[in-house]
Amino acid sequence: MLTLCGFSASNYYNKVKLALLEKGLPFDERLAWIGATDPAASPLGKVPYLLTEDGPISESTVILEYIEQRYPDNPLVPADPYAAAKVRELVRYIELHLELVARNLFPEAFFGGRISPSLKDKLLPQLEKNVAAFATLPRFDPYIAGAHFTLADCAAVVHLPLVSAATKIIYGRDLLATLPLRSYLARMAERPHVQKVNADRKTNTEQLMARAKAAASVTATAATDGR
Ligand SMILES: N[C@@H](CCC(=O)N[C@@H](CS)C(=O)NCC(=O)O)C(=O)O
Repeated sequence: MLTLCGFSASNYYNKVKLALLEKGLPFDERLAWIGATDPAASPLGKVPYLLTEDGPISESTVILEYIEQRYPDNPLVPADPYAAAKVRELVRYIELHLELVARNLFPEAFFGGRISPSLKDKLLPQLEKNVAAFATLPRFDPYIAGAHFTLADCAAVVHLPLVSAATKIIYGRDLLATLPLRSYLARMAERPHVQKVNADRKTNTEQLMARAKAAASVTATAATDGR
């Protein structure tokens, strides 16, 4: 049995969850907030991590590769080596060159924090360059890598909306606006498993925000008490 650990507000968690659902693999979910993860399973304390009959695995893309190799039915990576490389290339661009850079905007875009104007100025040309490069890769006919639903769709569905939203909030324009993302995401949202992941994400995000609010009020009380 597979146990996916983490929480459904996490985009990386949801990438793996969507892949498991689309492959039709049975799995349990175990709630593990940041700070309450198992260091033996996720040495950096990140989510998701997967508990398998072979042992624990951290790092979402590594988890996906394990799942593909261990459970080859309903493949999410093409058999052809070049087509497989193009799927992995998309995943890498989405995560390393888009999400990981845009992630620096998230504290202000989504969590009520502030990031410095100099950081915003520094990130903008990086994001513009990376988006322009990324824009040459997707096919969207109808899936992001071509005719079949792949791991690249699992990554695109969870990460690209956040990159769009964060850049729109911080820079006043969606840096992914030139891509046909709206129609692509609407198509993907017709899939029952994408609907399930999105519904769970909404519920869990409310829990996450409530936790953050409670933690902030404890900190504020401690500060007023001089603790
Ligand atoms: N490279 C990691 C990234 C996972 C990641 O950053 N997860 C976030 C939640 S969305 C997290 O655990 N953040 C806490 C931290 O970095 O300490 C992966 O692909 O699994």
